[in-house]
Amino acid sequence: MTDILLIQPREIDADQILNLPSLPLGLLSVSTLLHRDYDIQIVDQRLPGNWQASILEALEAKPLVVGVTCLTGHQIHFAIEVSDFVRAHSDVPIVWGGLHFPVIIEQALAHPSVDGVVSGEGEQTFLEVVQALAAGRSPGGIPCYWSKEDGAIVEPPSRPFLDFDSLPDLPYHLVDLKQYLRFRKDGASIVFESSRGCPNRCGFCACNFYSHRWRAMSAERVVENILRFHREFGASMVVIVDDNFFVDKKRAHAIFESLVKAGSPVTLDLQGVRVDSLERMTDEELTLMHRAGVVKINVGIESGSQRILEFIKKDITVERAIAQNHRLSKTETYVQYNFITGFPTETEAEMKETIELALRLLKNNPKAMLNYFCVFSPLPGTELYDFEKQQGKQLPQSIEEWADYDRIYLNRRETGDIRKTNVPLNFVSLFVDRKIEYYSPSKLLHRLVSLYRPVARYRFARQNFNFLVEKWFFDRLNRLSFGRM
Ligand code: B12
Ligand code: SF4
Repeated sequence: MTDILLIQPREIDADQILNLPSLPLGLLSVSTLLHRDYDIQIVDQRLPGNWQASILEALEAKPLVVGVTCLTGHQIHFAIEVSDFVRAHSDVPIVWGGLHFPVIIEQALAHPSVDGVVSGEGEQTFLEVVQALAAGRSPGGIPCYWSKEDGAIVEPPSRPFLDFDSLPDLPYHLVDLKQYLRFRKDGASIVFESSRGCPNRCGFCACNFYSHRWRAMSAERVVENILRFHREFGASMVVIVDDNFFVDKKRAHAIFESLVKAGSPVTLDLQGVRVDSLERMTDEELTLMHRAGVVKINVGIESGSQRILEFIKKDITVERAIAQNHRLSKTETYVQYNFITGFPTETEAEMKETIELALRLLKNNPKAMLNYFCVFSPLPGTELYDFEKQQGKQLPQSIEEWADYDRIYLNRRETGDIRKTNVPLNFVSLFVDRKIEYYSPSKLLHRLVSLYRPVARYRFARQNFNFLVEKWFFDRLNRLSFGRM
């Protein structure tokens, strides 16, 4: 019996290359209010096995709806692939979800295999869509549910943000958790969302459109979940994927204190950390954070150019980032920095400043790592998308064109400087530090990367991308593995 079929499309990504799909948090979240009353099946195209056979089997039960999650970017190729497959075998309504801006939603609805799109947080909206379909009613008109009527797009009313802490825990039993425990040097890790949204105003970030208001789970509930992952699922590390973990400093403090008090054996990796949050922490709090199990934090710096930092409204300075790196170098905590190159108006000299800052942070702190350098992507709904549009930049006009925007092979439609420098820079940034050793338990991979690292460092520091045969091999490997590049 399947009432609802949910599909997680592939995404081309370093994690995918290392064969480490992460828990489908979006799909589990939209199942929270539904799983008690409806049978839900999740098919994950990223997992080994025959996804077509799994979909066909689920379709035999004539589900009420098929839901497909997707991010703006390369994942769209696969979202289209699975939606076309469903449409070829069934006339069940196909509903997409994810954090998409109206322009993208309208373009998605122009595709014949997309019947509706849930915009923003999906829990309540999808519940209402399913209830309408189960009662034989059209879901058109439900807040945040975009639909088509006689070929015309029906724009729905909006709805207030959900009270995040009142949502039930995720129905983990819907997936085989063992397949999502990712093995790192610190053991098996699992992803978890402890808060939603961010009040900051970075001009490239989706939060400004979708979740400017920060909402969080109580400290007690966060701690309960972390301990449960260890007790019930054998996870030894929890990766907290919040946009901005430290908005409520008291909550963060309470979480850390409770974990210490409980003698938590779990290590933590915090994704959304700002330089100004570190500034607000005393040295004692940095120590407490580590004692609570935080082995790594991810800090967004984005650029080494002060002019660009101001242009993108990051509300930090280069000097302040360097100072916090210095403080962190005296602690036991690893730190991974996020950078983006190719911002509108960025000059070659400003891009070099970013590279220099990244190298300086690595030099000053042996526990510092770089996230692979993103190539700027003008996401609809952000201030920089509007800026690019005003500047007359040619932006994607269809959902298929958006599919060519992602952080690794981003701006495939771009020629010129971005293709010549930012894309290769993104590639070599994968190998300039010890992150592969940090993330992958494979000794063979460690050895291969350590052989290539001096070359990557040279290319990175000098922006010398002549005869980049290694990227050619890497891309071919990807194509062989995933059939698309
Ligand atoms: C983990 C993560 C990743 C992972 C895995 C993503 C994944 N497939 O789940 C990886 C590393 C692959 C990744 C990549 C990218 N990411 Co990312 N990522 C995140 C992160 C940190 C957590 C995602 C998450 O699990 N959230 C928790 C779940 C519950 O939220 P959710 O998935 O949005 O689901 C809710 C709704 O969207 C909706 N929903 C989702 N799916 C469905 C399905 C149905 C049927 C329905 C009805 C509703 C629905 O309901 C859910 C519950 O409310 C978020 C930030 C964040 N905190 O959300 C950024 C975020 C999603 N990423 C973002 C971006 C920009 C990217 C990249 C484009 C980065 C880049 N510059 O290249 C790439 C895209 C690569 C690609 N397209 O293939 C943006 C999204 C912008 C956008 N409009 O899509 C976010 C929001 C960060 C930000 N603040 O800007 N990312
Ligand atoms: S601080 Fe991070 S999550 Fe918040 S707006 Fe800036 S980039 Fe987005």
